Amino acid sequence: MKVNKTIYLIVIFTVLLSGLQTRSSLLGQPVPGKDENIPFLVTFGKAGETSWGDDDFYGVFFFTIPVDFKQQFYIRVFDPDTGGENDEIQGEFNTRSLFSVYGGKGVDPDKNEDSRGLMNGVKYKGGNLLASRVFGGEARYDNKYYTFGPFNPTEGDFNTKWNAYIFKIVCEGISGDDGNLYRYFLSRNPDNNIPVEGGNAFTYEYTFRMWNDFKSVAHIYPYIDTGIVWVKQRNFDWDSDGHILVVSRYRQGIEASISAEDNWIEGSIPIEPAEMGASLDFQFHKKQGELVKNNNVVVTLENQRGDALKFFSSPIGGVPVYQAKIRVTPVNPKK
Ligand SMILES: [Ca+2]
Ligand SMILES: [Ca+2]
Ligand SMILES: [Ca+2]
Repeated sequence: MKVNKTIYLIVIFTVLLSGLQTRSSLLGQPVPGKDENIPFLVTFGKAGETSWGDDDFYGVFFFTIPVDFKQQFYIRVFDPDTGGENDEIQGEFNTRSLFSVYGGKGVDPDKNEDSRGLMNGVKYKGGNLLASRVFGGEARYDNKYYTFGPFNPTEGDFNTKWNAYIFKIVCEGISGDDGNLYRYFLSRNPDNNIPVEGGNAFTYEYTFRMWNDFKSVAHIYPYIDTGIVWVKQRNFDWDSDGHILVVSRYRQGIEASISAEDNWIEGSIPIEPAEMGASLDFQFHKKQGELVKNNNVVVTLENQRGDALKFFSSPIGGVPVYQAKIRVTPVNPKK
């Protein structure tokens, strides 16, 4: 069969393809999530300096348990202590951290805005306290897991939009000045990381550590609901460490405004209708050549009405990847 060299076929409707992409529901279990490339969450003791990258010395995360999951589950904390491996020492290790798990009415941040933890350290403890523990420097839990639970899903606060029970875990740096680095895992098992199918996690104020590798790119994934026209992003103590790019299926990447040392900076980002009902990819590209070490950063987002946006550990709709709408590839190209 003769093929005319000038015939071109449209081979990929990538928008359609990307719409068909699905992610494993299991990716929502580790916090930070598997796609985020973030080594640790970080919360400093309240005697710390904000210039070390934590603006408020506490962190709030929510877990969602889908309504059809009926078994007990656990919230596991990796390296809950401060000392030994992983943590950020200042002088000598003396930080004590209080981890608290909440369920019941008052937890759901869609109904109780105070629960989001954005109000300068007040009222974020809404809900019933289910479990808590203080960790100082404890070799027993250094570079290891401590397990909270078991919890019954119905102990959570039911949210009809997500059709899920919501739980909250708070980490507070109650004393000392060192940085506690840690991670979470939502598990069906107290001794191993066995995912809760369909579970997810989210936060409104993401405080995290970057890898000490300037080739490494961290990602966080805010969900863009319908009706969002623009968002205001704020970030704290980025230390002018390279670029923050915002990427979506329809956006190759625009630069967000970036903070320097110990300051908040904000900027607005317009949202296209095609970006609603999906996640954005906030990419943190470190400065090349000269390594900014132990960079901790805080990020928040709100929409044009002043409502805070959620960052999901497993991005809703999958990781957004920029795609040209139609890619044209020549058939039988000239030799
Ligand atoms: Ca110290
Ligand atoms: Ca730790
Ligand atoms: Ca920093």
